[in-house]
Amino acid sequence: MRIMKKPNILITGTPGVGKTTLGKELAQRTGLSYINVGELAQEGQLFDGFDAEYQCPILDEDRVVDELEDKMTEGGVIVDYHGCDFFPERWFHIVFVLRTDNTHLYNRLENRGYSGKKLQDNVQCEIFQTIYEEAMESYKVEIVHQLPSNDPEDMEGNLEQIIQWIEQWMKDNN
Ligand code: DAT
Repeated sequence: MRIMKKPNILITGTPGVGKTTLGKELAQRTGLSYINVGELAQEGQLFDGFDAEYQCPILDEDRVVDELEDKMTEGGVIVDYHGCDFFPERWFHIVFVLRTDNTHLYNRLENRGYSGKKLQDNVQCEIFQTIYEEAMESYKVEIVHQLPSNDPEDMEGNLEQIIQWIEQWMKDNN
């Protein structure tokens, strides 16, 4: 039997915008696999040094790419990470950048235990649409889509929209 071709989807955006919540739910509803790059790096200790300012390990991007290559070639993977410029462009068929209004994001990150500079820098990252610009510079603009992620209605709408896109992609490519 021929194996169905499946798309690879990148979900990116500032920490706290809802990538993990969306990615996991999407994987459950579609049967695609979900990979959280932060967790993958933690499990495999795919780090290269330590950031003294933010008190966190620095991702070893080359090792992350090597680790994921085979799975990405197979297809059907949802990747979740708050950065997107080091993945090979050819990996992804579509890129979603989740966006959240400042006050919502501030509250979510505060609930996560962020404070001071870390909290401010992340909220600023969203205000300056840093990740959206990174995505626009790293992928063809036609495949980069911003999605609002302020409330549960946004989340549900995004899920439905992405599921429709996946179904159409599967029809077109199989
Ligand atoms: P990320 O993976 O981008 O860091 P998350 O999925 O962990 O974000 O979500 C952060 C918190 O915000 C978590 O408590 C769930 C909540 N959240 C995410 N998306 C939301 C939405 N659209 N509406 C309301 N709450 C949301």
